[in-house]
Amino acid sequence: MTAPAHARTSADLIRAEEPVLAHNYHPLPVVVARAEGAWVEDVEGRRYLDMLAGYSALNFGHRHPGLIRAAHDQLDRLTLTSRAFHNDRLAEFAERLAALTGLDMVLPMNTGAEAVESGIKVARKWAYDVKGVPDGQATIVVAADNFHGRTTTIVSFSTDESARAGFGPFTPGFKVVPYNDLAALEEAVDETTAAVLIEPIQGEAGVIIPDAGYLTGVRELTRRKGCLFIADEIQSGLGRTGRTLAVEHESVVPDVLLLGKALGGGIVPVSAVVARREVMGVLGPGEHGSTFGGNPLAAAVGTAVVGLLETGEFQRRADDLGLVLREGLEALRGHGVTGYRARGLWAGVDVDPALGTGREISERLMREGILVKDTHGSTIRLAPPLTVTADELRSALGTLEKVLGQAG
Ligand code: IF1
Repeated sequence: MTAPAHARTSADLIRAEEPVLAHNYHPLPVVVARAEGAWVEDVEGRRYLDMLAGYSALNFGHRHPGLIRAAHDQLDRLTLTSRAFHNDRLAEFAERLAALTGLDMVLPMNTGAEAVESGIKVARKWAYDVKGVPDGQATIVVAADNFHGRTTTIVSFSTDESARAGFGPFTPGFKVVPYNDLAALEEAVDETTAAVLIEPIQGEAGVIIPDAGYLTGVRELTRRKGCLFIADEIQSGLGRTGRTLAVEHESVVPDVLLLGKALGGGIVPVSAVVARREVMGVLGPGEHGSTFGGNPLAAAVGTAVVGLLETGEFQRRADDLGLVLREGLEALRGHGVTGYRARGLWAGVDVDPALGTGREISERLMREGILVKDTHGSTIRLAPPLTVTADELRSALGTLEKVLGQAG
């Protein structure tokens, strides 16, 4: 008989997961029980600064009061109708999200992968119905080292063997080109191309920021060649890089925008495809859908998230505090940090492999009260909630310096 839930220690809970939970993750040995703002607390009451923020799903911090209030109010009214009927929250969510992003129409979904899959379907249908690509021959060009989610179609175009192995057969119709390479893109896009699908900054690849002008080049090339530019801003969007959208750093507007993660405020899964009317207009009744897509609880929380972003406050915070982050990382260059890429409150930090793997560094930071997640090799990503203070950021960078000094 296992101990009752309230009496279980972190060790009990980690042990209890082993026989009954799929082993598709290797979490750090910390069991979070409560959280507020940029801080989480484990079962034993130890506090940690959350420098991962749910991979940018917690841009507004844990349990942002305004977002929690929006969720509570909606929970007391209506949570789900399916799209077989209208609900009184969806119109405002779609209107304000379209206005925030500068595009026309919204297809509400739930997870990021669902938004990516929906974007692929809409782009293909646009290629057949509008561009005139012969049925079944549409192609989509993607970048090497991409990360767009975990469904079978999405891993079909992943270049990460660990994400693909054992999951075939794969979905055809995708071409892979090197990221940040306009010449390769020029060569790959042809008359069958429905779209170019890229992350404006590659997250999982290690916060890879393309050369200035790359996004502008993708926009110009896709317009000139008559295919769609799909920007996956599921991780880079909604304030993370110091703008509402990362594409704004080059004043580029894509034809299709994919959003998720922070759109749900860290409370409920909310994602969306936002597109020009000509593109989204290819969908007719019964041609796509989702049980929970556009549900009133998601729409209420999503509208509150859009409300937070309409003020520009979080984008400015990320931009201003990004300076503190970059200054701190620059000071660590040569002192355990071999390189870094940073924009807004988002950084990929390459640690000297001699000091340990990203996982080992993450575990050392955990023991010092800082939670981060390694990506590949010895790169760790830093992505705190945008509510983090300058002092908390400096303290976290100080702890990183301490851990790197102890390591090796
Ligand atoms: C995991 C990574 C990050 C994304 C972009 C779509 C999706 C994601 C740019 C799909 C999701 C998540 C997935 C999550 C960990 C995290 C992740 F490490 F897997 F790659 F952030 F970098 N486009 N990324 O980053 O959204 O379906 O998950 O809602 O799989 O462990 P989702």
